[in-house]
Amino acid sequence: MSYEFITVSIDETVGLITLNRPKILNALNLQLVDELVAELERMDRDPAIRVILITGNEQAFAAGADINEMAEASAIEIMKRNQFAVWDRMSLISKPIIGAVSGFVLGGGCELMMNCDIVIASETAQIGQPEIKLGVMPGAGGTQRLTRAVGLRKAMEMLLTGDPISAREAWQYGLVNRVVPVEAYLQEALKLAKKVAKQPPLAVQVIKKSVHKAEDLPLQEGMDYERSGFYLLLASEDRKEGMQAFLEKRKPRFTGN
Ligand code: DAK
Repeated sequence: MSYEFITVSIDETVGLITLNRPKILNALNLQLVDELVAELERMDRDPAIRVILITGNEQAFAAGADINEMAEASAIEIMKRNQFAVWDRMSLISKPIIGAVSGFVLGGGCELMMNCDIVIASETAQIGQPEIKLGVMPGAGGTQRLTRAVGLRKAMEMLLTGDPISAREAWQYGLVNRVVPVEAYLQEALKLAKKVAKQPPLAVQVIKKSVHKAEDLPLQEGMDYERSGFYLLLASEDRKEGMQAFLEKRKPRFTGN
């Protein structure tokens, strides 16, 4: 597949997607989001890929939705675009998604980051939801995922002022996993991606889904969900291999079966 606004590569078993509209800080136009979701779904189906990494460039992960596309559109036109349906497909990706973010991570860019399972940030990252300054509000999870991640008071402050927070502050609030120098953020994210990619793929996917359920389900239902996943993995070849390798004091060879 050839794309206009993203580039795609593979490093060992990590699929790398780079947002590529550098002149306007990777603003997310409709086509970019279509391309991104299509590629995420393709990588999710590709057995050669075990983990997906999404990044931008040092200056910007993404400075939000493309304001040029929104400025003149009526509410009905935006509703008819049904772009949320495309966006929502991101949450169905079963492989882990790692975000490597730097520079501006704003609006839809912050919402995209929050769709990632693990986030490595450069120390230059500025993360926020500035929609209020445009007279609107987040529409792709900014009030919901941000509140779950940082708590009600911090989310209120960020959403009502529109001011971004630094990478360091984002880390203190648990919004990103790690903050590293700008020269290192991509390599650090790749290193982490490769580490996860070495784990048994079925366990990785079942754990990912189970962790997400923790955000949606009451505790007992979440525990029941977890237990079903636990039994399911006991039936896998990789479970036999993992335990056998431990007993034989050797490295396991996971196949994803
Ligand atoms: N859209 C379009 N162009 C943008 C842009 C954006 N979001 N952000 C930056 N640019 C462009 C600028 O217009 C400028 O273009 P030229 O003038 O060079 O042609 C170029 O990128 C460089 O920007 P600046 O000259 O402004 O650079 P500065 O360093 O001075 O400022 C900045 C950087 C990031 C602080 C500033 O550009 C800025 O405030 N940008 C807007 C940030 C923002 O408000 N973002 C939130 C947008 S609303 C949805 C999903 C998500 C959303 C909506 C729907 N669906 C699934 C349907 C999300 C909504 C949003 O994100």
